[in-house]
Amino acid sequence: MAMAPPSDLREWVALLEREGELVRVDAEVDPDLEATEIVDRTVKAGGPALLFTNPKGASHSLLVNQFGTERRMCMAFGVSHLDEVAQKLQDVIEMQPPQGLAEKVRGLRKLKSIADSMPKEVRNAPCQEVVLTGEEVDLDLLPIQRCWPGDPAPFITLPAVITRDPRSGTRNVGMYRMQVLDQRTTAMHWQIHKDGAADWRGMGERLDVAVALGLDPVTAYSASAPLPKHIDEFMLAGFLRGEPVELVPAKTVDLAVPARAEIVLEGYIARGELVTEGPFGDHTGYYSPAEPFPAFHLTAITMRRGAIYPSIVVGKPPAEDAWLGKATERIFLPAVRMSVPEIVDYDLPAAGAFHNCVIVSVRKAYPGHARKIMHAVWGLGMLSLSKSVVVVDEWVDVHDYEDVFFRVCANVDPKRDLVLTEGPLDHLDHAPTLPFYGGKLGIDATHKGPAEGARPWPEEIVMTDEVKELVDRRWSEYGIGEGDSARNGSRRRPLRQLLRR
Ligand SMILES: Cc1cc2nc3c(=O)[nH]c(=O)nc-3n(C[C@H](O)[C@H](O)[C@H](O)COP(=O)(O)O)c2cc1C
Ligand SMILES: [Mn+2]
Repeated sequence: MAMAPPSDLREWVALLEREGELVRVDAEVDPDLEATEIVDRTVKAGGPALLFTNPKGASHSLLVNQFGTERRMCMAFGVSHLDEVAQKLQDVIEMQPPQGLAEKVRGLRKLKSIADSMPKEVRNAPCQEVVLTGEEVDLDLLPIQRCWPGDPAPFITLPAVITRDPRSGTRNVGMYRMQVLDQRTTAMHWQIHKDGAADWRGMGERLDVAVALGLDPVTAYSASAPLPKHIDEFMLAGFLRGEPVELVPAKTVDLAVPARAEIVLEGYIARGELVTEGPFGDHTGYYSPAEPFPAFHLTAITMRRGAIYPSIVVGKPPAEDAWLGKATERIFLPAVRMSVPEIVDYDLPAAGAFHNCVIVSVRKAYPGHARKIMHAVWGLGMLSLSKSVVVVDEWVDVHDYEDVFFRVCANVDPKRDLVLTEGPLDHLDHAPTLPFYGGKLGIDATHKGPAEGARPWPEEIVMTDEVKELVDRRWSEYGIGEGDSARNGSRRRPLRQLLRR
């Protein structure tokens, strides 16, 4: 399935439709709750993307569940497995001085792929075919979903919010939900640890903001990627797509916006102005409580003709966003391993809402190594917000939760192998006594050596390869049936199966 990723939302919709991955729903559907229930059932069944062509009360189509399966996520990136995307990053991260001509040529190609990732200013701006300013600005035109019964208003859920750091001038793009307050105002849910919030904290009297809705899937994903503050998410998008993101100047604010977006909201935040945001049925499976957040005042809505409005429904995991999280987990593995090379693999279970639990496998080399890994995770980018870290040996498949649970139960002396500490926690974590800060748990489920206070560690039971091959060969002779002989193959389960639990 190695093809170029789609270059805008329409190409993406066309691709999904050609591949039987999208259903048009022409019946009138209410974006108020009804759409959520339809989408929730479809996502849980591993069903198609849904294009609601007749959302009640709105004049635009509503696209939901574009990311909801592993296959669609792979189609979005033009790969057959998400690890291929990681490989591309790894190739660049691990670039060594080239030896010989062939390697030099390959090296140059890699460097070119980096150079080509920079966003490119263009003149043609489909996203500005329609320009609404002043009194014409009206969010009621869009089929914005009110997702859950306790939500006080509709929320924009799949935006790419663009700001510039008031001090350094670097661009940031992030996915932050926006509660609709009236036709021309929303809240901006910049959680405390996020780059968008840092730009807000550094603002003067006014902070320009542009919000792109309806992007090609890789650029939309990139808005959710946890990059270091000084790295432009549009550059990551360009790198992953192999094509730069095309930008045009916005109409009423001093920012550049994706030229091929379906919809762009332009506006500003005024210093010191807070509104009550929430509650919101969140990806933790609970309502996050109402809190003060900045107000976003729209100065313009620009659109393509017949613009499609994109949305995502989060809720009790696993929901559609589990796939955005899995993409991040896979894509960022090389970066994690660049800082901590002895990490073999990691898994952030969807059920842990991605910040509650990290399972890490490690090539253990010295006493206390697992503890080093825990502290490294607690010091690494957004992984620092992880509430619990489970460390297993290199031969354990971190994606096989049953095997991980087995190791935790079998290999842990709670008195010796648990680390209890404290530190920053995810903004949305409701369990700690204080907001943003609280307890952390590390579980060392590796084999321990004498230097770690353990008795001689027993040997794990494993059948010999010889006997396994013999039984593979003779299986049909036993007359037991087909299925079970396959068990000897790879233990690794598809992500899809993991997410279903
Ligand atoms: C569907 C979805 C909704 C999200 N909503 C929010 C949100 O409302 N507020 C927030 O701070 N982060 C939210 N996130 C997470 C951020 O997009 C993510 O942390 C991203 O890295 C933020 O970008 P930044 O690091 O440039 O700030 C959401 C992620 C997804 C996938
Ligand atoms: Mn960022």
